[in-house]
Parts: sequence; structure tokens; C-alpha cells
Amino acid sequence: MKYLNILLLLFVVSTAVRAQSSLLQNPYSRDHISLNGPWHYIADPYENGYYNYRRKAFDEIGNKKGGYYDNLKQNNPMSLIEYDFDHAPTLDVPGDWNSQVEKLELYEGTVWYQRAFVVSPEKGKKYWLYFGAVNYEAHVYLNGKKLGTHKGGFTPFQFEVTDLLHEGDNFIVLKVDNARHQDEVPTVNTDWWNYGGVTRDVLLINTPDSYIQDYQLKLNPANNKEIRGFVKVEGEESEVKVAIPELKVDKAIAVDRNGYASFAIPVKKVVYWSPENPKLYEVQISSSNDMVLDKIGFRTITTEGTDILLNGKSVFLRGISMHEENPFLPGRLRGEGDIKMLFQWAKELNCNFIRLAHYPHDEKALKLADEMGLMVWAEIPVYWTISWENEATYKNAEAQLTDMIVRDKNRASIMIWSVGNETPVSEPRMKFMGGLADKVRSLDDSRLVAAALEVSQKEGEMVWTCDDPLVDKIDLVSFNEYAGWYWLTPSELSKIKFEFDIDKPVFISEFGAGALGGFHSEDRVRWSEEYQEDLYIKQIKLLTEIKQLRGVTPWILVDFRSPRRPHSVYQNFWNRKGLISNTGDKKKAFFILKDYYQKQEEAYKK
Ligand code: GCB
Repeated sequence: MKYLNILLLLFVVSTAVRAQSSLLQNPYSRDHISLNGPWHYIADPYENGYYNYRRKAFDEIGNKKGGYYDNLKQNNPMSLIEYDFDHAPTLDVPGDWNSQVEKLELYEGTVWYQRAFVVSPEKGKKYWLYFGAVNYEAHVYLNGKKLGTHKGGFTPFQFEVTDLLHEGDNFIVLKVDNARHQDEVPTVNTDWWNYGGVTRDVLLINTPDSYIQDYQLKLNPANNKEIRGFVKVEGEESEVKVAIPELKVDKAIAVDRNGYASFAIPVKKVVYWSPENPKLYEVQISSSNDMVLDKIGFRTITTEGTDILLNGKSVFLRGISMHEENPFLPGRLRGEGDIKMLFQWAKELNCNFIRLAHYPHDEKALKLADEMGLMVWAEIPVYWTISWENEATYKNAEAQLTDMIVRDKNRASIMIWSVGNETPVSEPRMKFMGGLADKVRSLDDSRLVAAALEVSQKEGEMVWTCDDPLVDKIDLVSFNEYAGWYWLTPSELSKIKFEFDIDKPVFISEFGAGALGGFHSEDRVRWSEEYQEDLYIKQIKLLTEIKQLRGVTPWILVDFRSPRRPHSVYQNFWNRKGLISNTGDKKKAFFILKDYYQKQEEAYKK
């Protein structure tokens, strides 16, 4: 089948936009075909495939009299003959465009994607087009019909396509736009590369006509001998079953009028999930004609005074921050192997905790953290100077937060939902961030809520704290602290003292210094490995004096690409605060932190 002038077809058929449906829990356990692989693409910097020459969207005017369709019938020369996917080059999906095509390295704007696929839809089944993530705004068309749009570069979305699939040949077209805008989430300014494109898997999933849409299983936070949760079904079902064979659980639960089956199941001998023993149980959720399998761990995470308690026992979060980027392969991570490599480095550093900064990472990362025994801080890209007073911006942030929690709520490894990073204190920001914290609490009572706040001066020059009203609403006094890099020198760190007036665990979500791997200096000059090493030695000394400290996630595991880092000798558009260089070499500071973590591990065993 030929796809010449696919865009022509697109806009003449229908412009109806479908509502997005509620996310299918655990898409990979469903019957599906992968739509990964090469997709044709056309870069469209002026968006002429989307707007006509009067800057009217074809989506809106396509069918109207005098509109695009009419013009076509009259053989209007303004037709989109230039948009010929058949002869267009391809991009790999999943993958960003910046790292795949040299001339798109710095491109921010619209790229059209197209691919064909063959399917034989079965009667009595439902079909879903599922995108793991597309950065940032996606318009999705199937066989010339618009399914809808999605904003947010790091969360999944799907459309039901049952009645739009053809027997045999089908095609999908996407308009993907990664242009930055002040009112979006994130906003215009970030310290990471704005990788555009279809960065995670695309699946065509099928389910029975009535199907299991969502479920959650967790330990009752107030009673660790009880597993609680729900199953949500769509369609005619009066009963569902939840089975955990290893725990001898096999329970039938009635479905209420709204499709929910809620349960509280007493269990006796649960082996609790922990980094030392990341025990996962096989769970089977079934309805009369659908079944979803998962592997779920059970644990509690709470705070008591200044302690963080995992399964009732005080823990120290020996963490490291990381971006979703493999230094060896330019661009966003492509698969599980990349994630595993990063997590293994964290393990080598003696970590029991990782901060997945600054946006929801691939859901495969969370599954891997469950399996490998790494506790997780998960975050949304509410970063720096968001448009606090714009209601649509808030709604967008809340939607990204909700989608992250909905997607990952069954992952035992996630201990903390973070509602943002380094957001400047003000009334409107407090309302915004407070709203997000409330939202987390309304969705999930089995995890802690935090945010990476900022350090503040208390009294005199050298007494520091975290004086942010948001601390009252969240579970940790969590903040970033760059003493010795952005302010003071490493040797001045000994003059600092931290004081906290609030009875909550203190958590330092970032500190660090830039160092070019392989650059050495006996004088510990800035950018040398010795400067960074010295800073880590002095920071750790400072940390040991903070009695309430219950964890840290220094910045950062590996050097990562950032447009904010142009220094041509030391940076070359890499943020150099990694403990591991972009060539995979461990810098000296890596071993300082590793040693500190080993000691902390021993201290907390006692
Ligand atoms: C921060 C940000 C992080 C930056 C880092 C830096 O405070 O949270 O995204 O990359 O500092 O290197 O300056």
C-alpha cells in the first residue's frame, strides 16, 4: 500500500477528537503487538502540515465549506504534496530525534511521524493504541482520523481504536512538537536536554470486550498483616478473582455498580520487600474472560519523628540522583539494558535508593527497581519557574502527577512521590505545590510526599536550614544544597552549621560539584576530579553533623547532556557533576561516597 500524501488523507476524513480513556494498568502483560521500529518522519519547522497559509488548523477547517476539503476538490495548488511519507527517511521508535539525525540535534518544533502496520482485528475484542511517552505534545491520527492529543513528555497515554482498525493495512500519523513554552510543564528553562520524539514504546494492545482496566495491591499502611486494594473492570462483570499463590490467597470479590471490587485480605507470613530482600509475589487478577499477571512486593514506609521507617525499621536512604540518559548512547534511554547499567552502577556505589530526576522515568525502570532492590524517589517535571498562576498549567502538572501514580502505584520500590524541584517560595507557588501534595495524599496513602526544596540561611552567615512553608505539608525536610560549588568553597564548609526546628526526617536531595573525568590537579582547581573529591569529603563531614539526616541523593550518578553547559574546555554541553564520566569512568568522588555508604549501611544494621 502506498502512503503518498498521507497528510492529505488525514484531514479530509474526520476531525472528531476522541476523549482519552483511562490508562490500562500493566500494558506489557496484555496481549499486544509492538509498533516499535523505523517510522517515517518529516520535520516541519513552520508547521505547514498542520496549518494552512492563513494559519488555520486543517484539523478544524478540513470539512467545512470553503475549507481545506473544498480546496482540495478544486485542485487547489496549496495542497500538501510536499508531505510524502513514502520517500521520507526513518527514525527509530523508541528514540528521540535529536540523537538520531545530526541536523535535528538542536531542533525544537514539529516532526511528523508515520508508520504502517498490518492487523486482523478479532470480533469481540477491544483494541488500544498505547504510547509509553512522546515528548512533548502529540496529535495522533489512525487511518486518517484524529484520535486526540496529549501533552506531557514522560507519561503514557492511549486511545481505544476498536472501530477504526481496518482488516489488513493500517497507518498511524503523529504530529510531535517539543517546542518549549512558559505555561507548560516543564517550562522553558531546564538543565537537561529537551529530547523530542516518540521516546518510549508504542503498543497495539487488545483486551476482551469486558476487561480489567486497573488494579492496586498494597499492604495496609496501618496493618502489615493485611493486603488491601481494588480491581476495576469495564463491562459486564459481577465478580473478579485475586490470587497470590505463594501466600495461599485466592479470593473472589464482588464488583460494585461502578465496576470496582475492593478488598482487604488478611495474610500471615508475608516476606516484606526491602533492598536487602526485594521479594516479589506473583499476583493473578482475573475476571470471567480476562487475566493480568503482575509481580508485586509488600512493604510499609512511614515516618516517626525524624526517622524514616521501612517495614517499621529505621532506614538511611543511601541514594544517588540520575537522569534517564545513557552516556554511551546519545539521547534518551532506549531499553531495559540501559536502565540496568545505570542501576548496577548505583548498586556498586552501595546505594539502596535512587532519585529518578526530574520527571517520570520509563515504567520498566520501576519494575527493575522492584527486582533489584532499589528504593525510589519519583518526580514530576515541576521545575524552577513554572507559571504558578495559570490554571491550565496546574491542571497539566496534576494530570502528569496522577498519570505517574496511576501507572506506578503497584511498585513496592517507590517510597516517595516528589511534587517538584527547586521552586521559589511565593504565595501562588505555595497554592500550586500544596495542591499537588494534597493530590498525592488523595491518591496514595502508602508512600511519602516530598519535594526538592532549597536551602536557606537561618541566622548569621553560617547557620543554614530549609525555611519553606511547604515543609509543613510534606513528610520530609528535603532540599538541595550546593555549598562548595555555587556558594562558598569546599574548605569553607567546615564553618557551616545546619539547624532544623521541625520534627521530621531531613533529606538532602542534591549536592555536588562539576569535574571533568580524567582532569587532575594537585591544587584541587575547579573542574578537577580532586576538587569534586574534596567537596564530597567535606560535604560528608557536614552530613554526619546533621542528627536528623535520614538520606541523601547527591547530584548525580553520571554526566548528562545539557544546553545550559557550554564551557568549551570543561563541559561541551555536558553537566559534569556525574560521579561517573560520559566515558563510563568512575571519578575519585565515586569512591568517597561509596565508602560513606558502606559505613552508613553498617551503622544502620545495628
Ligand atoms: C539543581 C537542579 C538540577 C541541576 C543541578 C546543577 O539544583 O535541580 O537539575 O542539574 O542543580 O547541576 O546545577
